[in-house]
Amino acid sequence: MQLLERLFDNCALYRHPVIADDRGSLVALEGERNLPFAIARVYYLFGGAAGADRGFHAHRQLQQWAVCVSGACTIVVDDGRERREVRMDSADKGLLIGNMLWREMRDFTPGAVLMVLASAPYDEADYIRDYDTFLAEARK
Ligand code: T46
Repeated sequence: MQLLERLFDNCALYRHPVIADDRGSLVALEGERNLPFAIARVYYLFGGAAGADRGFHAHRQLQQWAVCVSGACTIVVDDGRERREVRMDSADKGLLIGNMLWREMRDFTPGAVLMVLASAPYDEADYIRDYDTFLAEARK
């Protein structure tokens, strides 16, 4: 993994190692090998309506690795003090999003697919979906 940009201590953009030959390219992501956590869940966002934004929450514990495997989108990440954004526009880029970071996803291109590898199964209790609650918990 090549570090491209560090956004916060627990949030950074990486370039994946790409295995390429004359048939095309392949990226392998392996929990606890080239990713910093064991993968417990994979989900992906696709078929987004034009102009539809997603996210608007933080996770208390969850760590995630986001890859826009097709098309592009922008991910905004906020630690309660500062807001950074990154354009995810290539399947060879991965964004580590650690816990206690507010995220918003927007400006999906038509047909974009955002795949997310997560460190834990789905648990609604891990979500903070109210920004003021997030700020209060983040600043503790
Ligand atoms: C995140 C960003 C990047 C499930 O039942 N299982 C799942 O694994 C997930 C991820 C969601 N859901 C349900 C919960 C909601 O009823 O699917 C519905 C839509 O989820 P949500 O509104 O949270 O989707 P996004 O796109 O706003 O956020 C998702 C993830 O939930 C979140 O963890 O970091 O993508």
